[in-house]
Amino acid sequence: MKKAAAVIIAGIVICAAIAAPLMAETPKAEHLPNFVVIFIDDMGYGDIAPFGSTVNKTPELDRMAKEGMKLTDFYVSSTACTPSRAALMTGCYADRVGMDGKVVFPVDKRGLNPKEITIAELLRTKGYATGCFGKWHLGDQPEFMPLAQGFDEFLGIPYSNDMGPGTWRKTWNPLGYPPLPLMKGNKAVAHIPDGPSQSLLCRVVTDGAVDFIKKHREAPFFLYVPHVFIHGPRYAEKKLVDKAEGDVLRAQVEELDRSVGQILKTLKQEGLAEKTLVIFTSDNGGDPSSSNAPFRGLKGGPKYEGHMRMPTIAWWPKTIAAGSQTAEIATSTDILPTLAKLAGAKMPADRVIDGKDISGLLLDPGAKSPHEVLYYEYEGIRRGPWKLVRIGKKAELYNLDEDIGEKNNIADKHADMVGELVNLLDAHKESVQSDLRPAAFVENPKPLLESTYRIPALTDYLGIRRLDAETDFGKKPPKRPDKR
Ligand SMILES: [Ca+2]
Repeated sequence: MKKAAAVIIAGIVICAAIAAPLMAETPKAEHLPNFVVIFIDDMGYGDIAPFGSTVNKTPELDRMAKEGMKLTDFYVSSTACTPSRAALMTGCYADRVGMDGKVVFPVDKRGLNPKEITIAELLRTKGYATGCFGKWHLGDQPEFMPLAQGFDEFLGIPYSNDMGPGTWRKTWNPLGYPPLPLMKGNKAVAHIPDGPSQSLLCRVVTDGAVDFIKKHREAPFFLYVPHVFIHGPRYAEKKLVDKAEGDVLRAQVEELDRSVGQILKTLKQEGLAEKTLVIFTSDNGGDPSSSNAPFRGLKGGPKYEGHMRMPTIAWWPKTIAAGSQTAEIATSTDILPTLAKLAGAKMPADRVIDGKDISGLLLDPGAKSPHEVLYYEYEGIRRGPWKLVRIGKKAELYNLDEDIGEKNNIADKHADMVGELVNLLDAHKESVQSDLRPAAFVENPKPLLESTYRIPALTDYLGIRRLDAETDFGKKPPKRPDKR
């Protein structure tokens, strides 16, 4: 069949599947769309140009937004790496699947319960090839790692880049951390002992993702790219930092931008662009050196917008309208049901899935959100423009249409609205807590890498003899005119 004809037929099959969910025939595997989810670590809303950065230059993301759709009101479900990833992977609130609260640490007993159904497992039922390139952070024991959670391939680090035995933050774990490994599948192939190896983590993830696309060009595939950047401590190659005028964060953002460009370019070169939905977003708000403008709040802290609202772009040439935008509420838990719908995969019927299918929003910028209200864990709620933030026993009320920066608490003027939203939030908490599913635990967790004997540093693994890297760790962040 000629390529153009195949694409047209794929389009018809997808549209028909959306219009008639109960159609008898499911789309054939070769006609199913590919999915790429790029999940940046700790990127703030104002860190990239399509969402307002005037400092970080991100031409590839600018182009992606021009060719695709900006989702201005897209939220993650939690504000730390582990719960946010658990919610993305399962389509459920992190609390519901026992992965709320604190992140998992190296040699932790806790991990994402293998009984949960991840996006990768769901898409596998439709014959998808699945790959994860980047940072996992849902438990570092083999039973919790990507290969046990639906992924055919994994290349990356098992948890955050600051959870190594380096010189930073060593007081976090008085027992000390094991070496930070680069995993290929379930095997540690290298370790990350220093700044130069850290600075290569964007490159190694990008190269893995690009190779995966080329290898699986005979679709369908699900490629999950949870980048290690821009989580601290940040390191970048000196030549890139110099280009970014000494600003390490900017150098990292700009390297990520080129990474996205490489992924989209590969899809185009392989003739897969029109068959692939790419979603770009972040796992939680930026830390104090990032920009969360125009919002109040950041990673951690009260549930202001900067905490959970993410710079999000969806791209699927000829299917998603170029240069479109939606301000409808969407969340990271929606990705599982949405991809399931687009792939014709059957949603689990034996458990609650919190996310909703937002394929309608992606395919029609004029469509309405399936969410009437949005919950910020148990401490915040949004209905239309009304936003309530609960801090202890106190409740603050904002009107986001008039006050996007959440500066003027108007709770005193709208006692009825506060009462209504508090009741909804309490009912939500009760509802989730009445149907919890536990995380999984192992008895005797072991380090993935006990010793670095005969395990090369990442620089050596990649055959790089000399590389100068710079860090912003422990340094005062440079002034950024657009930082708020
Ligand atoms: Ca994070």
